[in-house]
Amino acid sequence: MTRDSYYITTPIYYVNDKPHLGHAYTSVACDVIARFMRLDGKKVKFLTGTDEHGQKVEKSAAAAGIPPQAFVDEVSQHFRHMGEVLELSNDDFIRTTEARHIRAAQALWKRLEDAGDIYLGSYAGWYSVRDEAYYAESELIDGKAPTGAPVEWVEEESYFFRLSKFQEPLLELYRTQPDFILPESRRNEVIRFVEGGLKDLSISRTTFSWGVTVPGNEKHIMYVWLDALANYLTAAGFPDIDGAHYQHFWPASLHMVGKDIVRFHAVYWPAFLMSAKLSLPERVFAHGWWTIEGEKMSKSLGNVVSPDHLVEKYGLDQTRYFLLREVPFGGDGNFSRQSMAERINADLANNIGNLAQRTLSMIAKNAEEKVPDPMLAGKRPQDVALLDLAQVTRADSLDSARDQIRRCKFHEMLGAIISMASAANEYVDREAPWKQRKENPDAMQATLYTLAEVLRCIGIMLQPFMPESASKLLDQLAVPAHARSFEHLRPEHALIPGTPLPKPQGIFPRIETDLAA
Ligand code: ME8
Repeated sequence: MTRDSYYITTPIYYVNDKPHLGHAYTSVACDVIARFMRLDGKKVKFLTGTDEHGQKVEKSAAAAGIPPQAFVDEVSQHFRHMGEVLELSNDDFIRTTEARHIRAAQALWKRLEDAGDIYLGSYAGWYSVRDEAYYAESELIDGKAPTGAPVEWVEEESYFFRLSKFQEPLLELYRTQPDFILPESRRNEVIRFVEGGLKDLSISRTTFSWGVTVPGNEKHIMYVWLDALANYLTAAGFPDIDGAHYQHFWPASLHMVGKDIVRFHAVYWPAFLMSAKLSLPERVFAHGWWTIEGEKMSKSLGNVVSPDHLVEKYGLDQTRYFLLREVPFGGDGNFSRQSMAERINADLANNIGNLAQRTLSMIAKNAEEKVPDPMLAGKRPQDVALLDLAQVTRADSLDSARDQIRRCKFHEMLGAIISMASAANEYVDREAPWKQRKENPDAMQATLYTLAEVLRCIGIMLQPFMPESASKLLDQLAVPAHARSFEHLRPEHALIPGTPLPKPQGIFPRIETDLAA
C-alpha cells in the first residue's frame, strides 16, 4: 500500500557537545528526503531534536558547572541553530526534557510492563557512559568498548526488558522485510548480532538521577536509550494512539541514523515496539562515517568541522551538495577542502552553473529577454531527445528518482541530474546557437528554448538538494512559485514562449583554489 504520508526522523543528538559535520550530514540527508516527498505530493512530517538525559549529559553539565536543565537548554539551542543555518525544513523539534516526551516515555514503559516484558533484577556488568551502552565481557577489546570508549563496572538494582524473547521475532522481521535495514552490509551485521543470541536488557539505573523516572518506582530512572527512542512516538502524538496525528504518521517511514547506533534502532527499538504492540517503522537506514582530511574527527585533534564554518566558507547549497554527492550514501567518507573545492567547481560552477549562465545570457542578448519561441523552427528531433531526458513524459518517468530517494541513493540521483546538464552542455556545443543567430535565427530560438526548458526541469529536480540555488534558477526562468512541484515536470507545464525573463545572475560561483589550501 502506498501511503500519502511520510514520516522521517534524524537521531536526536546528545547535547553534550556542539553540532558538527556528522550531525549536519544526517540532518541534510533527511531534509533532502523530506523536501523530495513534499514535492512529490506527500504529507510529510520531518522530525529532529535533542537527546537530553543520561549520565553523559549529566557529566557534561557538571563539568560546565551548570545545573543540567540550564545546560541542556543552552546546548539544545546550538542544534536548533544548526537547523537554521542548514535551512532544514523540519516540522518539529523534540527535546526529551519536554513534558510531552516524559509522558510518552512513561506510557511506553507501562505498555512493556503490561505485556509482562519487564522484571526487576540486578545488573552487574560493563557500561560505557560515552556510548550510553552496556557491553558484554566478550565484546570488550583491550578492556575498552568496541567503539574505543572507556567502560566502567556497574552493579546495581535494575529493571530488565525481556529482549531474549524477541530474538526469533526480530530474525523473522529481517527475513520477511529485507529492506527493513539498509544498506545490506548493516543488515548483515545486525542479523549476525541477533543470531549470536540476545540477553535481556537492563533498562533502568539508580546511581544517578538525570532522566525520566520509572512509573511506580521513583528510585529508578529509565535507561537513556529507551527514553530517547521513544521520542519518535512522542512526536507522532503517542500515547494518544487514536488521535489523527498518530493515525496519520505512525509508523515512521524512515529512521535515518549513523552506523554507530544501528543496533539501538534495528534491534532494541523494534523489540520494544513489538512488546508494546505498536507498529514498526518501515525502514532504518544506517549511513557511513566521515573523517576529516583522513583523520577521525575529535575535539582533542582540534579538527572538528562546524556546519557554520562550512556554510560561511563554501555556501549552504554547495555544502549540502558536496555531502550527498561525494560519497555513495551508506559508505564512509573523507572530508577534504581540496575535494570539496574540486567537486563544487566541476559539477556546480563548470557544469550546471555554466549551462545556466550561457543559456540565460544568450537569451537576454538575443531573444529580447523573453522565453524564446521553439515553434518557428518546427519540431526538431534533437530537441525532443534532450527534452525527453528532462521532462516527465511517461507515468514511470520519475520512478528511478523515487527509488533512488527511497533507498537513499542521493549520489545516483545527483549523478543523473549532472548527466542531464552535461548532455545539455554537449547539445549547446553541437547546435552552436551563436552561429545559428546569424545563419538560422529560428533554429537559435528553438535551441535556446530547449535549453531553458531543460534548465527548468533541472531546477525543479535540484530543489530538495539545493533549495536556494534551485529557487534562484527557477526565478530567472520566471517559473511561478506554485508551479515547482514534480507534477510540473510534465510537458504541459513547459515554459511559455514570450514570457518576460529577469536579468540573468550567476548561480554557482567558482571556489578559488587558494580556499582549498
Ligand atoms: O547517538 N560521520 O547522539 P549523537 C557521520 N543521542 N555521522 C556522524 C558522525 C560522523 N563522523 N558523527 C556523528 C546519539 N554523526 C543518540 C541518538 S536517537 C534515538 C539517539 C551523526 O549526538 C550520526 O547520525 O552521538 C550518528 O548516528 C549521530 O550523529 C550520533 O549523534
